[in-house]
Amino acid sequence: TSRYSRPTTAYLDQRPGTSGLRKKTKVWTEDAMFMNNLIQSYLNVLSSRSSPSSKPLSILLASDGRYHSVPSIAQISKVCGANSDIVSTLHVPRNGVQSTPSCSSYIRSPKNDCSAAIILTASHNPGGPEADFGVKFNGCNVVIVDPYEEYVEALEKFFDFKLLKDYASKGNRILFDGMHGAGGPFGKKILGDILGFKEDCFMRCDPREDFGGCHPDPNLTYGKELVERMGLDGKGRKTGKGENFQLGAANDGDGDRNLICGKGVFVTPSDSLAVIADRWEDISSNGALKGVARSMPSSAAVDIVAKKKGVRNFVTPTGWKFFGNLMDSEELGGESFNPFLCGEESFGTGSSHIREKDGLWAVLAWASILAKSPSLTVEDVVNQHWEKYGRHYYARYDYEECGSDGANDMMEHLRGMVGETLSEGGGDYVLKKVESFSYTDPVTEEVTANQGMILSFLVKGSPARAVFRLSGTGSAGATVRMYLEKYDGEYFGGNSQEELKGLGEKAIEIANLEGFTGRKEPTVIT
Ligand code: VG1
Ligand code: CO
Repeated sequence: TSRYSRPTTAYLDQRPGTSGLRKKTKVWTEDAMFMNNLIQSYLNVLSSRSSPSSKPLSILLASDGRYHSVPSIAQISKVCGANSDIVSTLHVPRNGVQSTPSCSSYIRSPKNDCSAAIILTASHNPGGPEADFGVKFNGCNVVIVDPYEEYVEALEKFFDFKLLKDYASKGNRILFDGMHGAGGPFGKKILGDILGFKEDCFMRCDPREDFGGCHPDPNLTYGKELVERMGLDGKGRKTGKGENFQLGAANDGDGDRNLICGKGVFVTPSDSLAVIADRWEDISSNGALKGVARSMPSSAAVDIVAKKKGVRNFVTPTGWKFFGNLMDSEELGGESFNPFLCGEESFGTGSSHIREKDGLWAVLAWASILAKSPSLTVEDVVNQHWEKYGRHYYARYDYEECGSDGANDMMEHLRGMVGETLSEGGGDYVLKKVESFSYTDPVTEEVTANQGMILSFLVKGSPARAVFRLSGTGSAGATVRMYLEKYDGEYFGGNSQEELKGLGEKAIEIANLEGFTGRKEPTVIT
């Protein structure tokens, strides 16, 4: 071995999940070779893709600021240095912190000449010595770069900043929760410095190594303080209290997720996507919407909007990479999909301005809707939407850190019901069929099978479903996700979690969830 090489063997558990590789922090801190191997593997793949004549790569190296980010940036710099035949330049944001959407816009800007991004994040998973660390890979001496420039440009191109500035100057307020992650400084910069929303509109916008001890996942459970200040309880019900903000929003650890609420109203991510699609003309300075996509577990609310508007609509497996392929297809069946809107029930929304979901983008989309019709509240916007299209009640139950065997057995049990003639007749809940979701990418024609079990029901005559899948972002055991959805064309005044409780009980019984996992209660309902 030379000064620049180390003997090593493969790690068999370096399989990336839904979005990057996530492990307990100790896995990374106790064995430096774990990171070295991973980065070397990325570099090997990158160099195998380039031709012998192509110039060495420039790579963006950033983090969401979580514990172990700083030593990792130093360590990865060394690995890249030892690969100087492959890598010529590393771009590192000031202080090392940059949100995932900003990284995406940075490497897409031709002037930066960057061909990849290594982002140190486990996203919405908690950080700290006892929590999680991870790496997302987007597929360019150390240059210290301004993390804001390209991202601000991309958003400026998309939205009408003048309209938004005007809205802020009239005293309208957005409560923005950065959850002590990478989205915080970006929220302050764009909403505060550029658009002029006031200082008292920001909470938890300073990035911290342990996210201030909070779980940086913007949902009703972990976004408790924001939700309370917006006059909501943990189930998304109006409390009658709360402060006077027109819009409430939170981002996750790496700034790519968003929670949207108004005073006394929580907007489910699936509804948010549908409303944005419906009011696209209010939002985008980028021309008519060309295509929409949602992940399969997300509700069908956006599908009916797409149908009404005559816009192509795709349903993909969970994870942003599937959207990216659609956006990158210059032409699919004679159509090109730009601008393109996509979203996931897991608080992810975004468009073709970048190739990642984008927490701030969603906040600006909602702010634009309100700025266009200042007499409307978020509640009005949502109610008008349901009046027009009907409502998809929606809720998700997460069972975190279950035993892997039990969780896998439960999925097998459900798979065994595919194609069966179901005898669940009578009663309020009639199970019609069980399917396993499989996706054929229309661009690459690649088939991705086993992406979740779909249980279709009729609930008092209305279509409803429960979906079960196993998470691909956990760092220990298996996380079971159960997604519940019920369409109602007439009654819009209910609370999602309450409306879906009965369906949930029925689905849990059919899946024998308690028997297989031993879990009586979910960790999170959102
Ligand atoms: C979860 C979400 C998925 C999202 C992914 C990455 O994946 O369900 O919709 O794309 O996290 O989000 P899974 O496999 O755990 O269900 V992020 O903000 O953690 O990068
Ligand atoms: Co994230």
